[in-house]
Amino acid sequence: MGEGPVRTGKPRGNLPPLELYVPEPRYRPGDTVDYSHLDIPEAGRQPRPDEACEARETWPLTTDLIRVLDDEGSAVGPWNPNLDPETLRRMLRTMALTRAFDDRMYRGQRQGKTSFYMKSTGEEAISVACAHALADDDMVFPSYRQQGILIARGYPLVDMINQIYSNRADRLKGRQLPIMYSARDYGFFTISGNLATQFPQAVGWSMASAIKGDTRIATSFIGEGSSAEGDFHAAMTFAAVYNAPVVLNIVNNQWAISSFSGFAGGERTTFAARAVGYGIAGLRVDGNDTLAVYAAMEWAANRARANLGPTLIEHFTYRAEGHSTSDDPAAYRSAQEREEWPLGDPISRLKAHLIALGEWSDDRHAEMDRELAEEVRAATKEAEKNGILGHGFHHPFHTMFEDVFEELPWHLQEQAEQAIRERQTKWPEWKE
Ligand SMILES: Cc1ncc(C[n+]2csc(CCOP(=O)(O)OP(=O)(O)O)c2C)c(N)n1
Ligand SMILES: [Mg+2]
Repeated sequence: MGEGPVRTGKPRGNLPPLELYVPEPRYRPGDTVDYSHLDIPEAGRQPRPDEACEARETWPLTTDLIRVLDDEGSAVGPWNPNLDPETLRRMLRTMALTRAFDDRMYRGQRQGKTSFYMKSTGEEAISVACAHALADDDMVFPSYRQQGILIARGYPLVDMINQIYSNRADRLKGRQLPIMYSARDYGFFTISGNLATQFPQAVGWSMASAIKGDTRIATSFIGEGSSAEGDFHAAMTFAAVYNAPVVLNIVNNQWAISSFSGFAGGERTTFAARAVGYGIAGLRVDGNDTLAVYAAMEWAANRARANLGPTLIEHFTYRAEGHSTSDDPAAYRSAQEREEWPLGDPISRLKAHLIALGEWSDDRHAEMDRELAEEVRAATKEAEKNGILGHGFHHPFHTMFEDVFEELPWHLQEQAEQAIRERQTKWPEWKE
């Protein structure tokens, strides 16, 4: 007693100073790209466990890669979803429409029609095939790169463009960053700029669906970079503990703006392997293979619907273009990455498959691309009647004080009046 803390007497020894490892991407601008270190297994070789299997039976698949389309454009192996040509053509068309839409909106941003845009080039198979594998009223909690789901569900392009232009027909009244859509009637939850929030929300929604005795499941999409957020882990814990009817997708497109996947843990193991630590089912899928994505989502959705629990799916893909219109990837990565990406382009691969089946041709494809470009052009012209950025045709100014409180509190009333007064003084020509 009173002799100070007890010591164990264990000596420290003669040790090197501690140090940290800081990940560094393999290729920087100008570097020659060689992806031979990536383990890309042959299509069709991955076993397909029964949808009702124990979660652990899926765990070998979390470090494998589910692939259906082979290099010759054939669909092979147990994961082949055996879709009819009509469905294949519909998915191809929706993917091509998503790409045409992205291209036109990107140009619109460069022309000053909107302040911001985000493309999903190279990742269209993930959103479009998942949308087709789900029921139309299953609830989606997307990130900003799943516009293909909204398009696949038939949301009007004109409404998307109105939102992108923040014009007077914008359903969201100019209150969201361009591309952050919200469409309750299309089962498409409001996109949030606060990364990863959609993951716990999806799990919570799916739990509520179960509590109410409903039959709709939820699904969510998160970027591999965002999966380093705490919200990812909170979502996984709740999903595992309550066996929630949810499908959780990590879209591993290798980059999080200018940070490569290594900063989210991608050098240590696969993202799909995180399922193992939570004891839930996990699948890792070739995200540029429309049929493999479809098959994985269908497997996981059927499992969730049958009360057999959540699944974590990693979609292994590549972000072919910049993060957003505010980004210049030439500043931090090699331009060769896109060309060398060993899993190819999702649209070209599905097109080759349909041609191999005798159900499509280069001419039909070119004709389709012309039709889609015209469809997007017409929608753009229609939306432009409602205004573009900076042309004053936005939602009336005073509406920004509405819709939060049923009755505007006195201090906000004062602020609103002051703001409107100041605006009239500064810009007397603006009436609204
Ligand atoms: C909580 C939070 N942190 C950081 C950001 C800034 N930010 C926006 S997108 C992004 C990269 C996300 O990358 P990833 O999750 O891989 O998705 P991807 O863009 O590749 O689809 C970052 C860091 C943010 N919006 N929210
Ligand atoms: Mg990413």
